[in-house]
Amino acid sequence: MTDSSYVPPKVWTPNAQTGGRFANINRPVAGATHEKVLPVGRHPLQLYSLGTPNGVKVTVMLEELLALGHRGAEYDAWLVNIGDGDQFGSGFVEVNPNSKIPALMDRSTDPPTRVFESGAILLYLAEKFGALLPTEHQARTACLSWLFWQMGSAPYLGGGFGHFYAYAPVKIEYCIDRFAMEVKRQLDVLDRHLAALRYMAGDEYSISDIAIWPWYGALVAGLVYDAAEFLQTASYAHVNRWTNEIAERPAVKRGRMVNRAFGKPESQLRERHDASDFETRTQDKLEPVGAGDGPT
Ligand SMILES: N[C@@H](CCC(=O)N[C@@H](CS)C(=O)NCC(=O)O)C(=O)O
Repeated sequence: MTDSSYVPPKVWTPNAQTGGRFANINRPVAGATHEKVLPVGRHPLQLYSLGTPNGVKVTVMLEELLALGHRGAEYDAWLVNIGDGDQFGSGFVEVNPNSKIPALMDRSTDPPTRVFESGAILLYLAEKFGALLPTEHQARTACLSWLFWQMGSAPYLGGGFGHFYAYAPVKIEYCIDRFAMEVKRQLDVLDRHLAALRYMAGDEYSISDIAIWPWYGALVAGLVYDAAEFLQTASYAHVNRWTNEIAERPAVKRGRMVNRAFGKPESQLRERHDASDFETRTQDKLEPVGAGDGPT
């Protein structure tokens, strides 16, 4: 147990000295810090994002839709560098008042439609194109249950475990224990579920897989927080089977490269404006992801 001499004061005030990765972008208020107009490309969908697990959900979804032949899913993906505070620019805040990637503008509607929160973006796109969301009642309900499971669970993995295990300037045993316990429980939830099913919602690959894979697939594959050994993720056989199968999908391979601003240069497609942009990019094997900061 970690000994702490900290006694919370009556009224909390921000501590400029917290240190740690991302401390520079954390602040206790919302809203824009500076004027910055967002760029707009030629496609109906404008994505403002970064290749973190939350960002990858949307780029994989768009690449899957394009692979299915939905030309209306053509998109421009613009890089939002959260380390530099791009998420606090006025244009970005107009698309997402919560100042977090990913954020989408659908300019095929009049007026354009803004969508934020990765789960809402996946659902919006699935409904818009009638794809990757089962239509049969039981499977659709299961898909949505698991989609919302991911949105509620991943903050314990990212903002909880990942933050205290990988990013916090001090290693606090109490926090790491608390969140390692929860993340292993979540992995066991997934493992038991995937023991009986090929995909999260049954036989059909869907937006619930697209939401869960970039976080929990990345975790078991050792691509995020470098925690696979610590959490003994190899023991979740069914999650590993599901992870490896999805990793082979061409749209997943492409989606993982979009808005990627870290790792090997050949694995980064910082901006995506055309399918041909991928021609000069490759990931021989899946590269680690940076999870960024925020609740997840
Ligand atoms: N619940 C949100 C979480 C988004 C989120 O936490 N995004 C992080 C990067 S993965 C971010 O933009 N952080 C910037 C910040 O916190 O200032 C979603 O799923 O879209």
